[in-house]
Amino acid sequence: TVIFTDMDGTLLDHDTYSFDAAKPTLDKLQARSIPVIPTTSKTFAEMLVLRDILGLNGPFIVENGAAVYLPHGFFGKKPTGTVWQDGFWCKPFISSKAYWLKMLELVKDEYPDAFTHFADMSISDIQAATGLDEASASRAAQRQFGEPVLWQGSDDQKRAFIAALTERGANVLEGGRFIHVSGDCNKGQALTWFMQEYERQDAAPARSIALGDGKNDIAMMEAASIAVRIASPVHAPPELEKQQQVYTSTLFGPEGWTEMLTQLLDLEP
Ligand code: 2M8
Ligand code: MG
Ligand code: MG
Repeated sequence: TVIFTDMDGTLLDHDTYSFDAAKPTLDKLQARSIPVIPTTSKTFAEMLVLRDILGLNGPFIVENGAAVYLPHGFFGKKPTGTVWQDGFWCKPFISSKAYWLKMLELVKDEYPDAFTHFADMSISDIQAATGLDEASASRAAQRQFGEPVLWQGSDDQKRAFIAALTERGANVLEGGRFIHVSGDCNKGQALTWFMQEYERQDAAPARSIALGDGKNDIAMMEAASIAVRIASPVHAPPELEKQQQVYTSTLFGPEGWTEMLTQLLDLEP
């Protein structure tokens, strides 16, 4: 079994970013050598710090599936299609964010005062929007592949904005707080690549469990053998169309994470 997990609103509390309620479960998974792969909207810079805090030293997937990072030695052979970058094997699925920033400039006039985005926000603006401390917010600002948009307009305008960007070739994913604009990537594609590589390296089929709370987790939950929707205090669980095995937690965030993995993996409560 390989576990793919979203961070905010799933392993981490939506508001406090605490994972205290999931810590004992993480320890049990480690004792059973079950890999836990953070699969997140967060940046490489954020994940470098967060994986230490979580006590996870394996692979991780950043910026909504834009790239998979694998520590040297996680697999016996060099992972297919990776480049050595910043101390990891990196498998990127898309190119840099420059193109999407230009696109946002082009459409800006059509949605006056309806949105702002990270490149136009100061670190303290990002702190105000996320509740992150200054150092964490500056790591969140170090985006390589895509751009988070903070929506301030109406829902109708938002639908039109997403449709317009999609028509221009962007991939648009809604996270807990932001609309993420990037190229053609998603967490499901990254999961699928990882599992193919895992099976190639191990020469044995494995099952995947994906846990998430948001719309940007749908592709990941549909690509996994088993989907686990973590209940959210701020929005309804996302609808899954292409998945037969769907479980939904009753508890929120890290409490729900523990609730579901304890059941599914028969962990000692
Ligand atoms: C953003 O990601 C969340 C995840 O769902 C969102 O879209 O609401 C990203 O900017 C990420 O880098 C950051 O850590 C997070 C903080 O809430 O917000
Ligand atoms: Mg989330
Ligand atoms: Mg996320």
